[in-house]
Amino acid sequence: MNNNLGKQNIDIDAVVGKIQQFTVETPSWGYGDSGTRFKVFHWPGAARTLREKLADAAQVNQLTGICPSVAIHIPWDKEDDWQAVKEYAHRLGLRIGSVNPNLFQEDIYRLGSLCHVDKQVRQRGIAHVLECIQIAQAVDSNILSLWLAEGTNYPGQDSLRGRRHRLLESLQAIYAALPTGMRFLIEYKFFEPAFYSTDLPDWGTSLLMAQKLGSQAEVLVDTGHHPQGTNIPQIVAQLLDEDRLGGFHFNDRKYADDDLIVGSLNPFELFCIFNEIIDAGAEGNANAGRIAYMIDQSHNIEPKIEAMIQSVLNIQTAYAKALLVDRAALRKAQEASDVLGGYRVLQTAYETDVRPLLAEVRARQGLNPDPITAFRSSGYAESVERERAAVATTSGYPGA
Ligand code: RM4
Ligand code: MN
Ligand code: MN
Repeated sequence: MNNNLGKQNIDIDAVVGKIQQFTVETPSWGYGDSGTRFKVFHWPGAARTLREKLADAAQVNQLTGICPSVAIHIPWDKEDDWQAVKEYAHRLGLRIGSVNPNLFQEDIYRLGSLCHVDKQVRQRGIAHVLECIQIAQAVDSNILSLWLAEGTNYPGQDSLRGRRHRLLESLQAIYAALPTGMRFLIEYKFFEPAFYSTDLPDWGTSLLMAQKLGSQAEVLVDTGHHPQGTNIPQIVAQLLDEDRLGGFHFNDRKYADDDLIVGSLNPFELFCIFNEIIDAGAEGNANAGRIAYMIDQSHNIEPKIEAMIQSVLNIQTAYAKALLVDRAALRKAQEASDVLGGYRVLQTAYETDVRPLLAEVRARQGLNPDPITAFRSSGYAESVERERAAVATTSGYPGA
């Protein structure tokens, strides 16, 4: 183990305990074929059905030890017998996590769903989300996670305030149907597929909606959904302070909503996000303890399962490094108005090699210290490639 840690006022056993408790949800859609709007490349052995996606997710959970739940997308993962799905997941050591409605792939939604000017279309969208609430109940999930892919392409196309009023009304209808204990996470994204205005473009709009709805509604931060240069750690700090940080969709980006492997391009930003959460938690912020950490990635050219394991490891690494921040030294530097002192405290933690620490944590859990190598040598990828010879049939992506 890295023996410099003891010198940094860090309680290693406490850090190990926190790393052991930390979990990340993986998305069913990350295991199937998906792609860009130009081409969906078939990955040999990619999961074709919800059961195959769950089987792959079980591999990720077995190797990393920290991915016990899987997000589903309806209708991409729609099944008739949810009790059977739930039991199958349990047999694999998994449970179904967040349920994600789809309000963007029906012809009727060309101009929107929950904000559409036509009440019948709005009702259709609401009915779909209510069906997702029932599915969540059937699989014992307590998270409904909404991304709204709508807005306008041209000024004057629709009334911006009118759309906002319709949005609130639709969300209120959904909120009224939430059972006690179910959390309603409201995602935002600044553009795409609409390009002039998006109905839920930013965290502020999602937060306002959540506050109008009630305490079961919270904001979901997808790390790929902001304009260039946006300070995501600051958004996280504000949402924690408002007690409305529901969860994350982790992924990384270079230009737009690229859905690349989280931590592959901006690992320091990911570390700073966790630093805000751990800092708030250390001060007694209750929200910091109930955040749903989820991955939202679609792998186009990457081997699906390996990409997912890599993502999980990158998240765990950033989290572990943020646990190593010397909070007392940080506070001292901030109170002394030491402009670079606080930065150096963060830098010290960020530059710590946590690989030996994470290897130790895995060894204590009976896992292989190197999940990627373990996966590569397991033969699983080759065996599903043989078994799942046919081209994918049930991915949600057009052309897949
Ligand atoms: C969106 C958004 C949603 C995800 C879909 C597939 O960009 O991130 O969360 O469900 O993609
Ligand atoms: Mn997302
Ligand atoms: Mn996205």
